[in-house]
Amino acid sequence: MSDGIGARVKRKEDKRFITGKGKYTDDIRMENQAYAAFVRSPHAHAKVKGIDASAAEAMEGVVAVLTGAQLTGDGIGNLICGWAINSKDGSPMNMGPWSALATDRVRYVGDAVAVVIADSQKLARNAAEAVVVDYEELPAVAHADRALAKGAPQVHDNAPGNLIYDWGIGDDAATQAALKGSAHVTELHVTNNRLSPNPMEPRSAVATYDEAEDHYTLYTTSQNPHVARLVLSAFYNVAPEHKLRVIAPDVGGGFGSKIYIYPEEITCLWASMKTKRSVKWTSDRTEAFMTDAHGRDHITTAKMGFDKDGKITGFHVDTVANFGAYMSLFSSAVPTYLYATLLSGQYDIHNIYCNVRAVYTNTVPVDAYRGAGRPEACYLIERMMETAAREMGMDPAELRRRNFIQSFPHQTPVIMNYDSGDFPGNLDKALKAADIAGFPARKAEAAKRGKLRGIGYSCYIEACGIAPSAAVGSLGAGVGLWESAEVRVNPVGTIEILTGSHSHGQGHETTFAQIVSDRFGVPIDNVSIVHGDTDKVQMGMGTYGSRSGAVGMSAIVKAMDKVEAKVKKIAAHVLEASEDDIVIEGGEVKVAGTDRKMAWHEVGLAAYTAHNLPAGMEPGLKEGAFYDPVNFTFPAGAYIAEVEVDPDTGVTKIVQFTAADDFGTIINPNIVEGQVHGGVAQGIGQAILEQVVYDEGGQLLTGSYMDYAMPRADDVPFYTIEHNTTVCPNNPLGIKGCGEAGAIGAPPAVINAITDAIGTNDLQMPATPARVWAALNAARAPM
Ligand code: MCN
Repeated sequence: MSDGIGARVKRKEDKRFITGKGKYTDDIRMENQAYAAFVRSPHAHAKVKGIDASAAEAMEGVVAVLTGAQLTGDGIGNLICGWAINSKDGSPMNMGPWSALATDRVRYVGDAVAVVIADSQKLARNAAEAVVVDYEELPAVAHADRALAKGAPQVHDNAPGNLIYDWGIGDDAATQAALKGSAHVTELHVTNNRLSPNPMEPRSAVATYDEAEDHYTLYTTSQNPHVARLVLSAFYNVAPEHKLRVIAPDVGGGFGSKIYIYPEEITCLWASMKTKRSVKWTSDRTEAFMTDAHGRDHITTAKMGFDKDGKITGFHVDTVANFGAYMSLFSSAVPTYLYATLLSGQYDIHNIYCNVRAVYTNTVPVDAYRGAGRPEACYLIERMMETAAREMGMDPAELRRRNFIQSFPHQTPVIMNYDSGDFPGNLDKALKAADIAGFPARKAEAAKRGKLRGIGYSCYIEACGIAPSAAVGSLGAGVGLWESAEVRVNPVGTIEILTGSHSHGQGHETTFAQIVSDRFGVPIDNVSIVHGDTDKVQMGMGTYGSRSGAVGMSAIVKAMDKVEAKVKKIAAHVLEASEDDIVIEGGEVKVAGTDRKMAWHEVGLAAYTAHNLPAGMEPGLKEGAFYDPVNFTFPAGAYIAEVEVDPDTGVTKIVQFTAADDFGTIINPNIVEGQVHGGVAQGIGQAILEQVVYDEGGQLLTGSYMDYAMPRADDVPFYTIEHNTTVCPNNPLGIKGCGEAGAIGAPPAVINAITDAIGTNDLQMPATPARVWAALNAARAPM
């Protein structure tokens, strides 16, 4: 089937997106709609001594000013982190209280203390400025290392020394011993810079309370509306689950930042009940920088040992992770089970130990951002490998080859069981496509132009397709991470797929339709995908951790299996044949080896007219399934960046970028390559441009695009993309996730290339011109 698996079908959803006809949360207009504006703390840390809302309340068009005291008084619960991580000594993590509207203390710039509800957005914002809050400023701490220092300001009373947990994985003693006996030990100190997620559409919520029905509806920019409904009802006590409908309509990107429940959604729902008005809030860009959960922000010291042949003997890692002022929904899992468990990389390492200390600071909460933990792991390992190769005078490709895992399944010492892959094959493909043999000539030619040309590798692996419920449950997750699907074949043969996955840029309306088309032979235009509405789809776990292909599609396959079984029974009965002889091919249901057949739509009709069904069969053609994966999937690849540095200015130009990825079976190469393009662009952004900066006192210095540099078209080169497929043995389509790979693999390739060009390993991200220039001159300075 031309629309089926492997076809480069154009994205069905793009017609409405590129003609401006997408329907986003901010496009929703409810009758009697009011607007919310939040009164936010200008201080990083302060006591709230009083709130005087009288001037705001007196302003025309103001419906209400609501405070944290009222919110907690109404029994609205604290926001929580849903993944319990214990410290090494068995003590539980220290979760500080987080009210949607702060009551007695604010802990970061942007922490909301009150909300104004008014007839227009402008009135609400003006009135919010008229609310007078009496703050008593407290000392603040913004950086993770300082937060751990003796005498640092305390962010939460129940987290002494700002420590949330002190966690470890692997064998400390064995790893230390292995390092001691090594022929060479490489030591690195790396920071993984704090990033802002920057989806194109800012967060938004429209909440409506229907008094007559005692029912709530929330339109929201969510990647997982069912989880939002569950958390809002079961944990935050905002509305009973069966009386709350959550709809995530078109969502313009999330990159992880829209997985969590934020204070604003809780407040809007509650405010709609209080005011009996629909309440809308849409973040502006400054609010987004201030209040969207940030990503990364690790400080790590690590040692990697090698024997005389370049085989890794041990890897010892000590990481401090900045969590910001509160624990966001999945924050605790990011530097632990999404980071430390990937520290074996693509290499056969027997001794690994990783210690992670998670700390509070007076900054916005930090949680998952594209890759979440895995970019941090990959960056560390791949910087290590390149640095070690240089120190030992080895070819960095050769050092990797000597250590690659060669056979599968492979159990690492840090939980993960890799199921498949071809790591040497990925690297070979990338080296060939990058024309590695021609690099010396290109370098020499660049030198004639006064430019320093460098090349850098990164061999990434990640665990996605998140995740087997039993496994994550045993590791502390508060939810199971299966997925659900329902396949509805209509009487005319068209098909609706209801899925618990949520597309917010990944093209599910196309790829999900492709697997249905492939199976039943119907054109993809006759397949529609229904998602993002808790009234339509019963339950789902949403989209993150590159799970919609491996987990979401597998649920669809399971439901299609059931549909196929019933279709065969109906056709066998009508065509008077054995069920075993029925085949579905090219949109027809046939008796194999004969000319007896039914068109696909005739089977649909037969199921609903029900005049001629097998005895005892229920009418209709609709089946559902839940799919719980048995393992993660392990996409892997080799990335090669080539850069030119201007030694006079430190400006880096990425001149060539080659990716060879293994994503298992590829459903739609266009979409997969688009995912790689986007991810690599974000990885390049992290490597050379992006960084959230707080000053020592916790003031946000990067609150706009004037200060926070996103990659633009001329910052990224044309990419060369190769595929090196090994089929995933653990799901029915053989898929591995592709949605985060680029953001994981790109940063170390770029930094390895820059450090190669300038001749020093001492460079941190983002490698801005100033940093590159300083590193280059430090490296050239006489000792
Ligand atoms: N696919 C495929 N063949 C494969 C694997 C995937 O054709 N072997 C297709 C899938 O069917 C899907 C797309 O590629 O259409 C991405 O699939 P997958 O890797 O399963 O990732 P998810 O759909 O679960 O998306 C989540 C992932 C993550 S975790 C982040 S972060 C991210 C990303 O996707 N955020 C994005 N890509 C994004 N793209 C856009 N435009 N916007 C975001 O916010």
